[in-house]
Amino acid sequence: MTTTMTSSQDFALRDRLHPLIRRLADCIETTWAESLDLSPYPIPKDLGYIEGQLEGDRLFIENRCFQTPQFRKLHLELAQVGNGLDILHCVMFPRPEYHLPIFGADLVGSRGGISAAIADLSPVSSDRSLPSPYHADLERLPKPNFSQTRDLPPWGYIFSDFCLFIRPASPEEEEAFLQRIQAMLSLHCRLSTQAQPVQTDPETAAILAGQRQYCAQQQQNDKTRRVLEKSFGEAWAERYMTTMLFDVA
Ligand code: 18B
Repeated sequence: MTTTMTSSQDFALRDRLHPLIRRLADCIETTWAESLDLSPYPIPKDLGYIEGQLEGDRLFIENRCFQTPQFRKLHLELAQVGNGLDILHCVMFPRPEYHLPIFGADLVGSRGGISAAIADLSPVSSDRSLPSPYHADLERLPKPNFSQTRDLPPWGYIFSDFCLFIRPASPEEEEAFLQRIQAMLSLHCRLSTQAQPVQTDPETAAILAGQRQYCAQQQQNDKTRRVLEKSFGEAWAERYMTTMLFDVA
């Protein structure tokens, strides 16, 4: 295995990725920069830019992270396996003093097109409901029709009723997916910056428990784990999934 770290802040990988992944990465970064008060987030030294190859294809990963007054970690990750598989992963972890849902998105694609496009604002409350302003605003968004929706695996019960999990079937559907994520993200940035922190320790503890459950379930995604294991081995994949992708505060 080789792991390499560079000081480059540029996503050199971005230009080689599927156009929808590139556009979504640009959209996420622009929305963050325009609507949030971003500060640097210290990424562990060896996890900013990573290359690995154990068996089969080489895996390239580029990570970019920020923090804000409301979010302990904003994470955007771009990855490419060999020349075949392109991946965008994004999670916005709120600070546990804020009762906010977790925005998450995953795009997986190849030359043949995007096979999985997932985006959600996932609840952290024990009754699995979203804060009421979120519910109301999400209800008001236009609801595009997608011809190929996909079923969530059992661990996916953490997602909200608004979770979108599709295989975009045309350039029009790719565009509609992008528009939908853009709308969800703008809504989230607006509502999160208006949010007030909770006042009591039990409330903070309940939010933390919700975030822990979200991470524990996401760590069960064998499709993600297998990609990482093939290039970096089991122990590294476990460390990466629990410290970089779905770490709990
Ligand atoms: N994920 N995804 O992020 N995953 O990280 N992802 C896949 O066409 C990676 C998240 C989610 O059907 C697939 O079947 C790798 C977030 C769900 O069993 C592959 C990384 C969310 C599925 C990868 C990564 C999320 C899924 C199979 C690290 C949601 C369907 C693609 C860079 C908010 C799971 C396919 C199933 C699928 C890989 C969801 C290859 C390596 C934040 C639900």
